[in-house]
Amino acid sequence: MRVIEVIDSHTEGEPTRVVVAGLPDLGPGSARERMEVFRRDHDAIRSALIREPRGFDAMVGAALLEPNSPDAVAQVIFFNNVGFLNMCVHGTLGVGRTLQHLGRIGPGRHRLETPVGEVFVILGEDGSLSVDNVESRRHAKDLVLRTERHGEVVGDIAWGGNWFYLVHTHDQRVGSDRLAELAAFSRDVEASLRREGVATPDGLLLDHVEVFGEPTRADADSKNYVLCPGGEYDRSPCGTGTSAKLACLAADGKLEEGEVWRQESVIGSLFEGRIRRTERGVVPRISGGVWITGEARLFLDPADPYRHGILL
Ligand code: PYC
Repeated sequence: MRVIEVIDSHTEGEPTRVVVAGLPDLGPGSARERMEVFRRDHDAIRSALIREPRGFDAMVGAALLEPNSPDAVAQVIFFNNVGFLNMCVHGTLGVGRTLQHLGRIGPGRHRLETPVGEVFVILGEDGSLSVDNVESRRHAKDLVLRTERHGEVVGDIAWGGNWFYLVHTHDQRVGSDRLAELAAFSRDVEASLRREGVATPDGLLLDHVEVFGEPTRADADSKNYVLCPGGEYDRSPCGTGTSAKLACLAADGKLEEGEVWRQESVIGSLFEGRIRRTERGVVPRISGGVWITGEARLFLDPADPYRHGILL
C-alpha cells in the first residue's frame, strides 16, 4: 500500500496540499522534466491526492522535491484536479509556510525551482510571506471577444506564470453571492476563446479566465473572480493572475515601482502586489496570509476502488 505524507495549508482561503514524502521516484532533472515524468507515469497519484474522497476539486497540490541547484531550498511541481500547473503563487506561499513549519527555512529570501523557472519565497521576521514570481508581461491589450451568451467582452492577454485572459469589460458584478453566475460567465468566455482560437504566443490555449469588478473592501483596488483549469474558482485573488494584472497595469503606466496594488478575491481575501520593472515586463512580488491547516498520511490501498479518486 502506498502511503503519502502531506501538509495542508490555505493561502487567503485557497488550499494547498504539499506532498512531503511517499511519491514515486521522478528521476533526475529539472522541475519541468520531472513534471513530465509525473504526468506520463503517475497521473493516477495526482488524481488520488486532489480528487474526492481524499481531497476536493479546488485544492492545489505541490510536490516538494530535491532541487538541482545547491542554492535552491527545493524544487516544486504544482498540480490540480485535472492536470499540472506551470506555476502557482498561492501554492508557493503555501510551500513557504510548510518549509517554515518543517524547520527547513527561517527568515530570509529562499530560491525555489519550478517548471517555469526560479521563484523566491520571502519569509519575514514577523512570519509574513511573499513570493517574487517569474517575469510577467502583457501579450495583447483590449482583445474583443464575442461570447455565446454574454455578448462582446473585452480583455487583455497576459503571462504571470500561467496564461490569463483578463476580462475588464463585461456584464457581470463580481461578488460572492454570484458564484454560479460567474462560473457560467467564465466558462462561456473560456469556450469562446477556444472557439475563436485565441492562443498564447506559442499557440497554446489560455488556461485561466480572470474577471475584474469593483472592490468591496475599502483597502482594495479591485476584486476578481478567477476560473482555473478544472472548473473551480480560486478562493484567493490568484497570485499568477494578480501578477498578470500587475504586468497590464505597468504596461498602461498605471503602476510604478514602490506602489502597492491590493487585489481582492471573490471571497473577500486580499493579496498585495508590487513590481520591479524589467526590459520585457515586470517581476511581481505577491504577499498574502498563509495558515497550516493539518498534516496527514494518505493511504492508497490497492483494494480501495476509489484510491485514485472518484473519476466521474
Ligand atoms: O495563486 O497562482 C495562483 C493560483 C493558480 C491557480 C490557483 N492559484
